[in-house]
Amino acid sequence: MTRVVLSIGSNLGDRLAHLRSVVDALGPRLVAVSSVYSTPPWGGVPQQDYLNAVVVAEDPALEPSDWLKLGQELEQAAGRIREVRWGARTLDVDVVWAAQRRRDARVVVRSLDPTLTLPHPQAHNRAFVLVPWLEVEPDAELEVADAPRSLREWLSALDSAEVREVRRTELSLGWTR
Ligand code: A4P
Ligand code: MG
Repeated sequence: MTRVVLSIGSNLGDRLAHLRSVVDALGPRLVAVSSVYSTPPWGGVPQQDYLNAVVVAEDPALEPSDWLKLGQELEQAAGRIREVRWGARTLDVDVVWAAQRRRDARVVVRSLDPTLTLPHPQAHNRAFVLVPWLEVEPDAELEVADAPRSLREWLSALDSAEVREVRRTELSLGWTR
């Protein structure tokens, strides 16, 4: 069994429809879906604002690598073309965090593999990930370099202007528990 936190983002084409395509594909595997946030581009490449959200999903049959593959298939289905790193995209699906259930315990997956690095090496630096994640899992912790900190702590280490610029919208991804 794996549980994952996925960050989804879009800043090209029908941005909301691209985010919705992820929610539609995950269907009953969804545990939580955040609000949709409008966010300025992160990473220094000039481009339009993004819509971002975070979803939490579980599937007893999927390994962490299967979630990455599923995310990449959804990116392709949204017509994503890989061009500039951190550049504009119809859909980006990042696996931010994953855990596996071993007997009764939940074990957080740690990986330095460049194909799937877990937790995502930039998650703690990104208000567009932390703000929606905090909304759906207020008690979550994120471990970076063996240092676990609450999402609130990571957020308080970021530039407060960057955090303020992550704005909740009234847009809906059409998910109800
Ligand atoms: N990869 C390794 N670990 C992971 C992981 N945990 N999740 C590998 C997903 N992918 C992971 O990604 C490059 C490689 O990362 C993949 O081959 C995968 O095996 P990519 O999607 O092909 O390329 P990319 O997305 O352009 O690069 P990168 O470094 O993944 O960028 P990010 O981190 O996805 O950032 N600003 C705002 N406001 N909102 C956004 O959503 N997104 C980005 C993209 C930049 N700025 C943004 C946003
Ligand atoms: Mg990516």
